[in-house]
Amino acid sequence: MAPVQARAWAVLGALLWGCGLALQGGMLYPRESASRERKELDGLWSFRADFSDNRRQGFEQQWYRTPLRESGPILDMPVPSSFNDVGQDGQLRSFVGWVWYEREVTLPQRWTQDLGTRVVLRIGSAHYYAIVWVNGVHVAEHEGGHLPFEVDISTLVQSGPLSSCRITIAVNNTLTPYTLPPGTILYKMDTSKYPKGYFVQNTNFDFFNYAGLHRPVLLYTTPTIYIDDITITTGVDQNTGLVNYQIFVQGSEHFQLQVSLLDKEGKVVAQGLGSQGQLQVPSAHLWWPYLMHEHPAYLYSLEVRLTAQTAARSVSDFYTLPVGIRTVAVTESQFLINGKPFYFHGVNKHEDADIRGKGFDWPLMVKDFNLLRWLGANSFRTSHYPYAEEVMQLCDRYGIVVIDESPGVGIVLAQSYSNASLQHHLEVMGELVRRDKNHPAVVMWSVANEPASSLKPAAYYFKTLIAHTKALDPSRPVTFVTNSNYEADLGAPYVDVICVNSYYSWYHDYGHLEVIQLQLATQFENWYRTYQKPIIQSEYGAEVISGFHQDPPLMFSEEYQQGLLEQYHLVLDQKRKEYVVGELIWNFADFMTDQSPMRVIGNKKGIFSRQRQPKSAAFLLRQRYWKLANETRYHRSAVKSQCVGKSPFTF
Ligand code: BDP
Repeated sequence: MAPVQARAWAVLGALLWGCGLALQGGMLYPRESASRERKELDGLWSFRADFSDNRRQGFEQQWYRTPLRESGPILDMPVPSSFNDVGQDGQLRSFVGWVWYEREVTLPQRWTQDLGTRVVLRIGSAHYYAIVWVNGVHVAEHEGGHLPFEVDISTLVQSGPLSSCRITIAVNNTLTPYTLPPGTILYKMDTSKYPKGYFVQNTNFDFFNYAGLHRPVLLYTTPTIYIDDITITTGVDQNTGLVNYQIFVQGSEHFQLQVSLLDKEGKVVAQGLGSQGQLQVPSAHLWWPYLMHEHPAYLYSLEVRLTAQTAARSVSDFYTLPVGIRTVAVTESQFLINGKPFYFHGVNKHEDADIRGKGFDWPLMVKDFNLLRWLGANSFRTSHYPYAEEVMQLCDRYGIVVIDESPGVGIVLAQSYSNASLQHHLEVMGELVRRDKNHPAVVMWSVANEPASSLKPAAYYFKTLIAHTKALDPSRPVTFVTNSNYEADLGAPYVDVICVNSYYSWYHDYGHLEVIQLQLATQFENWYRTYQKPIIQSEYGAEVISGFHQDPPLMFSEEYQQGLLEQYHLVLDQKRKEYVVGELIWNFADFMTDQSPMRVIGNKKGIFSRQRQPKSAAFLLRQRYWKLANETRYHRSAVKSQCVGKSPFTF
């Protein structure tokens, strides 16, 4: 498949969805239990990029049929990681087309011989289009680089004498007007300037299109009758916590389900029977955001026990899900968590770091959370795509509130508003909600970032997309992030919260910090007057090259970033008394982008460098966030007891 042919897959996927082939099955995070095992496949995989002119050699020569080393030269490639930055080859860094990954796995004997065991291959994310073979047999395909997919491979690994299996994954990073995010392939036909067949990939988003197997790949087992999905919603009645559950079982229609809710000490606080019901927890500990309560992020454990009797034997399956009891609501001017006004003081992030690109990395993740807590940030937006499941789990545990964004970034071409694109976007929202619906940290869905929402088709597109997302999950508000003019925005009538990005004194009025207050106040007043919905300043910021100093401030200096932030804060402090419910800095850390005269080795709007070292603005923001936390916390002792590291403030 040549790069552009990825489009055909997108359209096919859309047609299937349109024909009613909605999402099948659940996507529970694979956890070990008495009935489930896991085998992680992270480490070195064999790798080859298909540099042939049409990028189809791998398919023509059927590289999946035999070990990859037999069909040509291979590289060692770490998984998870982007493939772009680990090597010394500039051509691989900017490669567009199919790359091939392969790994041999030795399986425990029980997995291959016990027919009551179901063996599942799960891929956390493969950017962008993936085809999977096991022992040369095609088993799965998936479109979309930021959400997991899995396939039951039991019959393949249980059919022969082999105790090992060979997993081959071909990944294509080509983006088309119909993918999410969209992109285009531009063939340069002028042979006086470019070699024959020369093409480049263009995108309308501001981060590097890193590719590869970005998140953990693993095998896990379940019994053949198993807990396939669980949906939790929670409520509060006086001081009783309400946990509504719905459990989906596969493999049999005859089974019993028992559920128990355990508190942190392991004490059972409520129990239920059957596939659905409501658990009532008297004097419930609510899940509170970080810095809003002295005991934030309280998690219960929902233990689900399935038992079934087959002709041959009795089967049990166990799955434990962390559950946070909390409510979310939106009024005309407030965002409420557990009925109390919540003010987002946080960041926008990227999955991005040196060498590994968008590859998941435990030390990096823990460092980022330590920095967030040091900063006093209570929230972030997963700009501009869903993040790793492990990140979402830590948000639940630390009380970091999340606006969970789809990869709908760069929707600016008319083609990207086509039916095919919309159908795919609906499907992606389905996959995102299915994966993240049970995270208490997720308080809002964002379906897109800065689409061309003043184009005519945007009205139907966003009306449909937002209605669909609300139908998938009636328990959370829905938004998209805009940079359109308030009068021209055709999607704004459908969102619950207005999220607006603006870059005063950066992308216009360069250097003139003195106009920010007027322009920002006008922005807020216009949006609020028109829609009467709470507003989040979802992006603002300025580019800084760490260590550049200029006083009086000049653009790209640390002083200019600080000065710009201070001007924004003056207006935010007025408007947050009325209807502004949050501020998210752009960006947490510097990140890689495409090369352009606008970018100096990436986007430098981070308050931390790409290596996570603070710029001056990080200290300014830290002071502000702790002050905001002190003002807006619900319990007085909150801030003191949660302070991570030495804080410059007295309480
Ligand atoms: C915003 C985009 C973000 C960019 C940022 C910038 O949402 O992705 O990185 O501008 O230009 O409009 O720094």
